[in-house]
Formats: sequence, structure tokens, C-alpha cells
Amino acid sequence: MKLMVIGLGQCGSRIGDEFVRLNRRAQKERHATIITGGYAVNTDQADLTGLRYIDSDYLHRILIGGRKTWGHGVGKVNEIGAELAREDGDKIIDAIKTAPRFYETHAFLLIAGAAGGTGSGAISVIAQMLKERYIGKQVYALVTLPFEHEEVSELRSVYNSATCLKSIYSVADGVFLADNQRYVRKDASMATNLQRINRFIVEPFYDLMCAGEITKYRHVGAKTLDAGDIMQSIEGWTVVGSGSTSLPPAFRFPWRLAKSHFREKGAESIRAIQAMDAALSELSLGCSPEDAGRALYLLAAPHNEMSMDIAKSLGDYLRELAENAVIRSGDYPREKGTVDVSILLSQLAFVQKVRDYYDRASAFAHTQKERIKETTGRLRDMEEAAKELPSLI
Ligand SMILES: Nc1nc2c(ncn2[C@@H]2O[C@H](COP(=O)(O)OP(=O)(O)OP(=O)(O)O)[C@@H](O)[C@H]2O)c(=O)[nH]1
Ligand SMILES: [Mg+2]
Repeated sequence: MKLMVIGLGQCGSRIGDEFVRLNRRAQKERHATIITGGYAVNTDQADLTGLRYIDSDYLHRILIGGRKTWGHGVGKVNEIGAELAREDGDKIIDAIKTAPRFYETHAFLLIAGAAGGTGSGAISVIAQMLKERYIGKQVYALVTLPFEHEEVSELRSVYNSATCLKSIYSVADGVFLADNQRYVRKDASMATNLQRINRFIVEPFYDLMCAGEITKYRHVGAKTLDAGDIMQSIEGWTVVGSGSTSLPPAFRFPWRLAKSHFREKGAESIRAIQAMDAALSELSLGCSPEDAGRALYLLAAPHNEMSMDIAKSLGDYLRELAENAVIRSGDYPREKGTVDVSILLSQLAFVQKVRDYYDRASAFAHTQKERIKETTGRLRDMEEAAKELPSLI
């Protein structure tokens, strides 16, 4: 599957940068192209400079709202982020339509951090622009949710997240959710932590996107997962995950293997199930699989680790967990010494975290309104007290 990736704001641009890195890796390791263009959009010039993989010309690193923010961001006010995207969105359209691989693009992927200003505000405006202009092309969003400490210390980040999620859900064809808090490793410094988190966020997309774009015959699966299958599996709230189990050393040298041994036969299925379990426990956001209306899994492993039995046991296992979902699947033969499973759960009917944002943001909006009313009243009181005094201007 080939995506055109547009990162918005600091968080979105950095994750977009990781996708471009992933594309280079796909070209090198698998001779496959999975990104038809990578763009970063921000109101903050310094953040655009800090990227590594996205081309550094002005068509790929796009500054919006320059006249209004002087290149210094919108300070977490996502209404301004949305307004600037409305004014300068054409810059993005102009840039993507000149991309040489534009017509190979299966879908757009817009990325942003929900709690900030620029990305949070711009993502739904740009999604709407793309939907109106490229009718029939899918527009997906990948939205990261704030860390717990941000939610506690700045109520504004909860409010931004809620308004961002509400708006993007109404316009995008699918919204991937990634919860920053799930990736936290307490021992690392913030900067390396963010980079690590970004790598974890993009990783589950790698096999999924590569599987249908393979050119080498021996890497083509019996049941190839192509862009159509993936797009059929994405609608509304979506989470992804990937898990892996390594093969015992003998498996890396298959000619040494006594495959027919009954114990080995059972171990094959167990390895695949273990990888699926790992994928489910590493989902980008905590949710219940039974709330999913669609699900998809991809098994990537050496040829001799993939059989009908294994495919069946994986399918049965996921069916038990996601009993209400239409399940699609694929396989992807590779030489690496691991068994990897990638999972996508979509059309989630309930997401606790999103629901909590909506509730808390509504309460926040209410208290803000009360506070403004109170402040206005007190200011009026003060003016009243000075009514009899002469003014010097
Ligand atoms: N996963 C991840 N989250 C990030 C990254 N950078 C920022 N965030 C999160 O994104 C949210 C803030 O959004 P930003 O992207 O910094 O904000 P912005 O869109 O640039 O908007 P302004 O700076 O307000 O103009 C916070 O919840 C951060 O924790 C990153 O590189 N990776
Ligand atoms: Mg910023």
C-alpha cells in the first residue's frame, strides 16, 4: 500500500519523518516503495528545520501562517491552527499535486498530535480539503494522544484533544489512534523517548504496507494482502499493533530441521499465537477487540513457518477475541529469523479514552464559560467605580 504522508505541527511532522525513513528502509530491504511523498507542515520554522528525512525544500517543508505567527507557532490554541490551515491550505495542495508519484497514491495519511495547536487544529481542515478535491481517494488520520502528565497539568490539552478528535472523526475515512502514554519508558530522556515512541508508532505499518508492494517472487504470499484489503479494513476509530517471536537458531538453517516431529509441529502454531498475543498487548491504544467491526492480521515469517494450520489457528484465535468483526488476513513470506504478526482493529464502536476526553472537555468548556461571565462582571464593577473620574485620552 502506498501512502502520501502529511505531518502537521511538531508531533505530526516528526512522525511523518519516521514514515519517510520507513520508506527508505522498505526500498533498501524489500525493493518496495510505500510512501509516494512525505510532507511536513507547521507554523513553527524551527521545528521544520529539525527534521531529518523529509526533503528540505519549501515544497516538502511547508510553513503556514508565517505572516501571523512570525514562524513561532500558535501556542497550543488549536482554533488558530485551524484558521491558518484554512488560509494557507492551498500551499499544501500545490505541493502534493506536483509530486511525481502522486497518481500511484492509494490514500493520504495526515498526522498530528491531538493536544497541540497547529497540528490539532489543522488536521481536520486539511482532511476536508483533500476529501473535496480528490473525491474517491481515502483520507486517513493518525492522531497521537497526550501523555498523562500533560492531561493533568494542562486542561487545555484535554480540550484540544477532544475538539481535534471530534472534528477529524467526522471527516476522515479512518482515524488511527496512538496513545503516547502507552509507549513511555521511564528511564530514557524526553528527546530520545519521543524518537523511540515515534519509531514504535510507525513500526506496525511497515509489514502491512510492504506486503502488497513486493516485487520479488519469493516474497509474494499465498494470500497477499494488498491495498484494497487494507482499505476495506479501515473505518472510523482504528488501532494497530505488531508483535514478534524469534525462531530457535536451528530454524535459521532449515535444512537441519526435522519438521515432521510432532513437537515441532505444535510449536509452530504456538509461536504464531505468541506473536499475535504480543501484537494485541502492544496495540497503539488500549481497547477491547470485541468492540471492533473490522479486523485484519498479517503473518510474516519464513516460508516453512507458514501453513494452512497456522493460518487457521491464528484466524480462530482472533475470531474468539473479536467476535463481531469481519476479519481479513494475509501472509508475507520472508527470510528473517522471526515470526511477526501485525494487527489492525477498526470500526471500534467504543473507545474509553476518547469518551473521557469528550466528557472532560465539555466540563472544561462549561467552567470556562462561567469563569468568563464572572470576570466580565467584576471588570464591569471596576469600570462602574471609575465612572465619575475624568479620562486623560
Ligand atoms: N509521539 C510524539 N508525540 C509528540 C511529539 N512531539 C510532540 N508530541 C505530543 O504532541 C502534543 C503537542 O503537539 P505539538 O505537535 O507539539 O503541537 P503543534 O501542533 O506543533 O502546535 P503548537 O506548537 O501549539 O503550534 C503533546 O501531547 C506532545 O506530547 C513527537 O515527536 N512524538
Ligand atoms: Mg509546535
